Order: sequence, then structure tokens, then C-alpha cells
Amino acid sequence: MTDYASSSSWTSFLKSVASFSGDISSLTAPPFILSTTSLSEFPQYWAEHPDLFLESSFITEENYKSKFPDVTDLPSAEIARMLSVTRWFIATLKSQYCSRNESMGTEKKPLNPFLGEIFVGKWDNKEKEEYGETVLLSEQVSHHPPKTAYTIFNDKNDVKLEGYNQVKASFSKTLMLGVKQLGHAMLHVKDESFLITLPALHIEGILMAAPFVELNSKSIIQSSSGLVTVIEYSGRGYFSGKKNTFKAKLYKSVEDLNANGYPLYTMSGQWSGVSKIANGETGEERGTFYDAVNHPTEHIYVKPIEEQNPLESRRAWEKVAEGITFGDMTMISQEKGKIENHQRELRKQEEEEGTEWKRRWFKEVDYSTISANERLDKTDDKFIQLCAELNLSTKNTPSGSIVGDKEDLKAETSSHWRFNRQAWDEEKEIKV
Ligand code: CLR
Repeated sequence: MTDYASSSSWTSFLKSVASFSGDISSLTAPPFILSTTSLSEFPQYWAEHPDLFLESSFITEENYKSKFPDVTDLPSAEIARMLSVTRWFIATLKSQYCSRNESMGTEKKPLNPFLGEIFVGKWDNKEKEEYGETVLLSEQVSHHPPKTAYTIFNDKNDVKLEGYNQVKASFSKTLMLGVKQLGHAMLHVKDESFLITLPALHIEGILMAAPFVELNSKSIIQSSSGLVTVIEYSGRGYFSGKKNTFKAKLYKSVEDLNANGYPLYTMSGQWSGVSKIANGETGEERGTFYDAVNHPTEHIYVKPIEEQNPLESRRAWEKVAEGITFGDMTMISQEKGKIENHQRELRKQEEEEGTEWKRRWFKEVDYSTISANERLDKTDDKFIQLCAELNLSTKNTPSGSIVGDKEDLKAETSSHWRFNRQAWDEEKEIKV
């Protein structure tokens, strides 16, 4: 990448970063650092291991021991399901944070979705009849600031993930890009729900024109069963000198976590490689937890572009993507310009008519009216219940913020995007 690093297009990009406003989409980067993939596609990373995504739904009182044969001291099916959800989550990280480096050599700047852009696809799991079909729907529900809402569901096994992505980014003096994620994800497996907080991250290697992601901080998975897993991340050096390492602890309850008690299990290693599981009290190893190398990803099926609706991401960006592939800056800006002009026209029209762009499959839920803790006993909303377990803020804060902390006090709104299943059932134009 040293050729690119010393190119004039890169040095002038670096200069423009100095006056960065906070809106990543406003940065004009040279073609070699542009990705042909839109951010609306990123939710697919949650299910590139369809077997692990569904696994917890197959764990019962009768079979739970056989699902983790090395974990000889496994106390219950509930704990087995939590281990399974944790394993699935760990398995998603390589797709989420390493896949661009693997396919394109470096992290790149994704296309910034337009309002109403959609990305749909499925894993048909034909070789495993009991899996049934897993469907992904993703929709750009806001342009300023960009927000992508998504759901991934499998009706046959009653598994559903829903969430939305939004980031806040800022460059440090050393040209490291710090990124906070504002959304969250929720997984529903039959009657159990799991709230997942999203890690902060930073982009290294920008100076060398070879960006890559490192995760900071932590993720929490809170189950409606009371079990909770805390996953701490570190880059090269901190835990072991290896990159992409984590340490996860599964606790019986938030009380145990807060009392600094022993976890039931600890899992540690590289999320992009091998990790081990151990008894949380004795430290005795219980075998391999996850091995990314032995679990190749299964990519989503997406209809050919000719069959796609003009709102579908790959069709909408086809010409821009061609420009990027050819390294043709003129074509890129012309084709991007067409999309932007069309969007400006739509917004103008809406303003004249006093209307708003209609969101297709997701609705915005304002939690400020329902999240007060004293009403906890009156709500069956899983997000509120699971946040309350951990004292997490239900406002629009960086994922994982605690009630009363700096970010929580600063935040003014509490709106989150939720899947509207009925709207999908009534959908006539878009097919997966
Ligand atoms: C989006 C939500 C996914 C996880 C994820 C992975 C990589 C992140 C991406 C999110 C948001 C956009 C991101 C990207 C890595 C690089 C890219 C932060 C959080 C930025 C916009 C690219 C910067 C451009 C460089 C050339 C400086 O579940």
C-alpha cells in the first residue's frame, strides 16, 4: 500500500481530513479506497453462519449436553443457549470487521445509502431441511444522520434479529478514526430475548492508506433469562500480543457480574481465529469455543440485478460501482450526482406537498414516553426490560451507555427503529 500512501490523491485526502466535520460521507476519498458496497448491505454479516444463527433454537432440556460435548459440567439448557448465542455473536465479528480486508486488501469507504435504499436477500439452507429459510431485510431509514434498520428472521425456527446501525466518528490528531456505534441489536429465539450492545471501534492505518478496524471496549449480551455475557475486546498486544482478541465472561445474573463474583464460564482467544472455553471458577479448560478457520462463511443469496427494484442497493449503485472498479473519478461523480439530484428532487417535492418519505418495513418507536423505570412492571417491551436489567440507557447514546453517565445525560432523544412485520407481509413489489 506504500504506493498509494505517497500518492498525491492520498496526501490531499489526508489534508481534507484535518477539517473533518463529523460527517464521513462528506469526505471525498480517492477511488482506490472506495468500496463498491453500500452500508445498507452490512447487516448481512450477522448471519453468514446460518447454522450458528439458528443453533440456540434447537437446544432443549433433552439435548443440551450433546451441543457442547467438551463442556462436561454444563448445568442447564438455558446456559447452553446463552453459550450458543455468544458463540454465534463471536462468529459474526470476523464478517463484520475483517471481511473487507480479506476481499479487498484493506478496509474501504462504503457507499453511503440514500433514504429508502433497501437491501434484501436470503440463505435458503437447502441442504438442511430443518433450518428453513433465513431472510434479511435492510432499509435506509434516515439519511442525515445515516441510519440503517434491519431484520433477519427465520420463521420455521422462530428466530428473529432486529436492530439498526448508526455511527458517530471523529479523527484524532494521529489520524486514527474513532467510531462509536449508536444502535443495538436484539435477538429473539422462541420465548427468549437477547439484547446485544455494539462495540466502539477505531480505524488504524489511515496514514499508510491501509485502513483496518480494531475493536475497543466491550459488548454485552443480556438474556431475558437473567444470564449475561460481557465481552471485552482488545487489539494487538493487550491480552496476548495477538490481534482481534477477546475475553468473554458468562454470569448467572447481573448481580453476580456487579458483585465481581465468579462467572460460570470464560471464553477467550482470537475472534478471527481460535478461542477456548473454561470453567469460570476453577479456570479448567473445557475445549475449543470457536474456530473461525474451520467455519467458512456462507454468503447471502441476492437476486440478479436485472430482477431488482430500482431502490435495491446493488441496482441503484451499479454504475457508481463500475466507476469505482475502473478507478474512473469522472464516472463516479457523474453517477453519484444522478442519485443525489434525484434525492434532492424527492425531498423538494415532499416539502412542497408537506409529506415525508414513507419508511417501508420499519417504524420509529419513541421510548421517551414509555421508558421510565417506574413503569417497568407495566411494559412487555423487551428492549426496556433488558436495558433495565443492566441499567442501560434507552436514549440515543453510544451503545452500552449507562443511565446517568455522561452520554446518557447529554442525549435528548430515545427513538429506535423496529421491524414492522405486517408491512413486510403486505409487501407486493419487493421479493427476496
Ligand atoms: C457498520 C455496522 C456493522 C459493523 C461495521 C463495520 C465496519 C464499520 C461500519 C460498521 C461503519 C462504517 C465504517 C466501517 C469501517 C470503516 C467505515 C466505520 C460499524 C468508515 C466510514 C470508513 C472510513 C473511510 C476511511 C478511508 C477513512 O454491523
